[in-house]
Amino acid sequence: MTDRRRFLKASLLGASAPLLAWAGGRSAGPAARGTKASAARVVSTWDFGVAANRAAWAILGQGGHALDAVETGVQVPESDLKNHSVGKGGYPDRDGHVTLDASIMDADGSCGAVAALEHIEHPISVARRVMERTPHVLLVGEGALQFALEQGFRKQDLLTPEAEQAWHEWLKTAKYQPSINSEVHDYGKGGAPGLPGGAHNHDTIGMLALDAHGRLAGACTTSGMAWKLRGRVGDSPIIGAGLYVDGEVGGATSTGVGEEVIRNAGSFLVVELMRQGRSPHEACKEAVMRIVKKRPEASKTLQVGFLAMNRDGEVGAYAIQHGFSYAVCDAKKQDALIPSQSVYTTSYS
Ligand code: SD4
Repeated sequence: MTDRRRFLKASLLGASAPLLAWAGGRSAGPAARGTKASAARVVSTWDFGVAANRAAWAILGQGGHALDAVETGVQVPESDLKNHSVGKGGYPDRDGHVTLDASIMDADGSCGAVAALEHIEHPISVARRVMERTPHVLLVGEGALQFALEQGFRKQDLLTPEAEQAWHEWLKTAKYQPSINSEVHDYGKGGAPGLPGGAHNHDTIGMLALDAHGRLAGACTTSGMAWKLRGRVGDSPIIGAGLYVDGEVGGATSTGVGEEVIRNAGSFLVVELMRQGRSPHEACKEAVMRIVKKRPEASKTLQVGFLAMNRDGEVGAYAIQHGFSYAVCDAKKQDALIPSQSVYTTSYS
C-alpha cells in the first residue's frame, strides 16, 4: 500500500469530514520529503494550535528551520492571557504560584527542558537555551529561574487578575481533585469539573514540525494542572513522556493527565511504535490503549491524547476521551482543526 493510500485509510478510519477535506488536498509520501517547501508541515494540540501553527508556518513557509518554527509557534499560547493552561495567564498551583513546564527537542536527539519555572513568560525559550547553552537537559524551579535571568529573560508576574480570581474561587472549597478537560476546547462554554465556567483545567500545547529540508523538531509547554500541589511536575518537560523526536522516525507529543503519560513513557512509546512500522494513528492508538488497559476504571474519567507525525509528514492522533483536537498547517491548508478519534465517543462529564 502506498503511503498516500495508507494515509487516506487512516483518515477514513478517523471518519471526520474536516480531515477528509484536508487529506484529499495534500500530496505526501517519501517523494515529497526533504526537498520541497510543499513538504513542510506543522501540527499541534487543541484549537489554540491553529494560531500557534500560523506563527510556526511563517518560518516553515519561508524554508526556515523546524526548531525555530516550534519555538516561535508555541510562544503564541504562552503569551495568550486568555489561555489558562499555558504560559502567562495560566492557573496557579494551590498556593497561588504559576509554575511552568516546557521542553524542546531536535531531530538529532538534542533536547532541553525546564520544570516548575516561575516568572518567565516563555519557558520554551529557556528550554531551548538549556539545550543549546548547557551540557544539561532539564533545569527546575529556582535554578531554572536563575539560569533564565542570567540568560537575559525578564522576570515578571505571570498571575493575571482573572487567574487570581479563579484561584480565589477555588480556595473557597479548596477541593484537591485534579480533573481533566475532556471537552472540545471553547473558552466561552462550560469548563472542566471544579473550575469556573469557561475554564479548562489543563491543556498543553505540543507541536511537531517538519521543515522543507526534512528536519523534524518538537516543543511542548504548559502551566500544568490547575491548583496542583506545589512542586508537581507533569509530563510536558519530561523527554520521552510529553515529547519525543527522532529524525529517523518521527515525533510525538501528549496532552492530558501527565502522570499517566510519564508512567507509560508515552511519547517515546509512540515513536518506537512508529519505528516498528505503525502509522502515526496506529501508534497513538496503541499508546492510549496501554494506559486504558493498565487502568481500566480510572481511565473512564481521565484524558490523555497523543499526537504524532512521522518523517514523511503523515499525521495521527488518538485520545482516551472524546473532545481532543489537533491543528494541522501546511502549504495547502493553513488552519485545519481535526477532531481526534478516541476510546470513548461521548464526554464523561
Ligand atoms: C500536565 N500534560 O501537566 C500536562 C497538562 C496537559 O492537557 O496536557 N493538559 O499533566
